[in-house]
Amino acid sequence: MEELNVWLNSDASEKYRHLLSVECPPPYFRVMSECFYVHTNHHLSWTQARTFCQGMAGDLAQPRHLNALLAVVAEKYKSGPSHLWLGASDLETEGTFRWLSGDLVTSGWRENQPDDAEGDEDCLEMWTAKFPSLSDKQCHLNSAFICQCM
Ligand SMILES: [Ca+2]
Ligand SMILES: [Ca+2]
Repeated sequence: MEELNVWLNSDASEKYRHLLSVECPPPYFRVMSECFYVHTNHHLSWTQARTFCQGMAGDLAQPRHLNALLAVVAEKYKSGPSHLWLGASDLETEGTFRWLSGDLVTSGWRENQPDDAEGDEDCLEMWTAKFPSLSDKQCHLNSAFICQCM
């Protein structure tokens, strides 16, 4: 505790201070400066999952620090689920994946993804086999999902 206080009072901690001050209302947990909830006990389509998240003061996850969320899911959910919806799609412009915030999805793709398989994959999922990464998937398929407190 002593050490933590020394660290908190040092100049070096200045840029991380905001990360430590974020508190997440249960059942959300904190990753960096944002709050997430991984829903595994029943599976929903992308649109249904989005509605579910909105019902808990959030939306599907659109992490600012994607790699941090991928790392947490890799660690905490080693034994599944293997597919989780995230808050991005190319429903507006085919081939251009945007987070619900409007920002482009720029990194984190699994090799050879997005592939719009069978011309019908428009929603973004985290695919956890081996190590979590991003893939496009048919929006109507039922899947676990990750909400973010907004
Ligand atoms: Ca597509
Ligand atoms: Ca795909």
